[in-house]
Amino acid sequence: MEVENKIIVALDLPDLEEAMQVVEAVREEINTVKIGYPLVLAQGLDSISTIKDEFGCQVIADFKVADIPDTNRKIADLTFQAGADAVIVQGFVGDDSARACMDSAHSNGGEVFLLTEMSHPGASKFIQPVSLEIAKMGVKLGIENFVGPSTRLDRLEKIRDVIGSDSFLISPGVGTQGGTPKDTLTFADAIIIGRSIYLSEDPELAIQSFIDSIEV
Ligand code: OMP
Repeated sequence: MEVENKIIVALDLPDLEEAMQVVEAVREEINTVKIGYPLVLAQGLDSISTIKDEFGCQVIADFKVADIPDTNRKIADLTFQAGADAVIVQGFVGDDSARACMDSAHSNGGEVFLLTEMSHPGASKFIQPVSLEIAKMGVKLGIENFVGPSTRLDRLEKIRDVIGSDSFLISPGVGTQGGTPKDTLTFADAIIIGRSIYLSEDPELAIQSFIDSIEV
């Protein structure tokens, strides 16, 4: 997946109009947005195609899919059929569940991102001790795209070591959660930014200052 300016904008807004205003403001700088539960639960799965049709950008559906294989397959099928280019899948549920999403991606011409370790403080308790195993599992399955935390660069570095330089690694937690763009991009291929852009008075200015800080 080619991500322009190495930035993916997370649209965790329950209002489609507001989400679209944010995309409009940043569209010249980015080609990829991430849509998750706040928008689709409030506005429906059609929000994915509405945004794609209006702006022609790539959409990563952040559904952190984490169920038994049969249910995962159904969720992933519906997500790709709604127009998503990729879906984020939890790794802790195991290889059979992840493989079900990969099979769906294959059939629908989409991609899977495997979530290894999460970025919030609570992630250190249960998911961190197994996150490198999750990353290893993803490599073994042939997954090419991964998600890892910008809030713990030592962990992101380890995840990068496990998945290798050819894998594509995206990293949330930049801005509001404390991660910094340039440091994160030492290990990640692209960063995910939500609130620091969509809650800004001027999302265009906000994204420009992130781009400037990467280029310095
Ligand atoms: P902000 O903290 O507002 O920049 O948003 C971060 C976005 O990345 C949100 O959409 C989160 O749901 C998502 N995210 C994390 O923050 N941490 C993770 O470990 C994983 C994700 C994700 O899978 O995107």
